[in-house]
Amino acid sequence: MQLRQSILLAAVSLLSVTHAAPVSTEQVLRCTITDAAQQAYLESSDLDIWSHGISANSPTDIRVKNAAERSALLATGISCETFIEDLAALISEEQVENRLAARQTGDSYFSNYQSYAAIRSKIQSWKSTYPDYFTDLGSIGKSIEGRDIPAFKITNNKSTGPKKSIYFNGLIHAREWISGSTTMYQAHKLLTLASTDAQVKSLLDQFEFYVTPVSNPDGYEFSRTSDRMWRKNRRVNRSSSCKGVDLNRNFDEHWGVAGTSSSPCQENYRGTAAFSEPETQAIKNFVLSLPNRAGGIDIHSYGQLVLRPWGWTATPSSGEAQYKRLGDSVQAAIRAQSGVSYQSIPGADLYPASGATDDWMTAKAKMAGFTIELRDEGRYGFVLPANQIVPTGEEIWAGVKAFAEYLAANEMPDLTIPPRKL
Ligand code: 0X9
Ligand code: ZN
Repeated sequence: MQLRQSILLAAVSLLSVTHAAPVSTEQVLRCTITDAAQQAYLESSDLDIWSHGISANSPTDIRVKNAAERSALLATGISCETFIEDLAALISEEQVENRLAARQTGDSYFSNYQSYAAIRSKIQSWKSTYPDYFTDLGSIGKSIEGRDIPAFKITNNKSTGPKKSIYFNGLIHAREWISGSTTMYQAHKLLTLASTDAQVKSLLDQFEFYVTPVSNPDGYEFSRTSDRMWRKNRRVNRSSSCKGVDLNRNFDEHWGVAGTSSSPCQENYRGTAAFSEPETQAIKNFVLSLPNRAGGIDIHSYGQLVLRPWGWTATPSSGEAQYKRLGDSVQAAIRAQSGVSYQSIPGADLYPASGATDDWMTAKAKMAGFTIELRDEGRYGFVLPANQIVPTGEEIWAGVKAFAEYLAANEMPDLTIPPRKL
């Protein structure tokens, strides 16, 4: 019986190797853009660009929904290789794994991607388990569909003077599921080590950590229930059948200037005005209410990158040397923990994009605003297997400690003040 099963399996896998995926299959292509005409084609198309190369000649991952989109793309002369052969198959595998993980007994919270409701229950349980360290801040505002955006604070009761604030933002992009898990994982580490680990104790003496693990709850739920590849919020756009605003283009920092679209059908649609969306308004008001803001990390996937200012322009920031040191220390800590390489670069080296959370934090909230793009480098892309939640959480925990230690020891320069000429 077992033998027959494995022969069958071998035959099936042989079939999937020898036969190309059917023409209607959604695929992810890894392409090299070589000239301005090809770039213009991408910008004018409705294609879903998953990631952009970090230099002019490095590859760009593009999702094509069917054979027609694939042929039209290849007809421009852009050279591509098939990177994810069958995206739908990858998503179904993920669903099977999620169901299996859900059946596990014991505390399996981080063995699976959790729903919005499960994230909120975890917050409630922390409230009763760690009353000395955890403060539930309730809702910072409602999403466009009326869901609460949860927030909490972690610190200790020791007050040796005013503490600095560090902010973590998760799941502003719906399909980047690993972002929510990793953000919650950082809170889990802070709480479980709060009373026992000397370094964590000292960090909690000096900092208050503020967290919004799901800042785009509507998009996240939609990506769990209807369209796994959903990125934006769920705004109904006037005079368009396309829904959603890219919340990471909706902040009031060079809004609309670079890497953003005025078309509601595009994944990077910026909205009708800066802060047109209730989610970005809520984040803004919350962050501006935090005392002694030192730094913030907006957590995304994928690409394995530690991104520092600026994201909207390729012109180096006036504090480039300091910011590079901070980013490099995060990257080095990650590598030392897991051996996984993240690149530490200015955001615009990935591609310039304005109106984003990171630059807004730096320029307007006057804190060190970073983005981290988590695992992987494109093998699974957004559909990162759940067994990578804990390893990703652990390596970012190393990075987060380095981030906080750096901010404890250094005052970061205000990048909106031009440097004094010597
Ligand atoms: O495009 C984005 O919003 C981020 N990449 S993602 O693939 N997760 O969508 C990168 C944002 C980097 N920051 C700025 N360019 N300001
Ligand atoms: Zn993102």
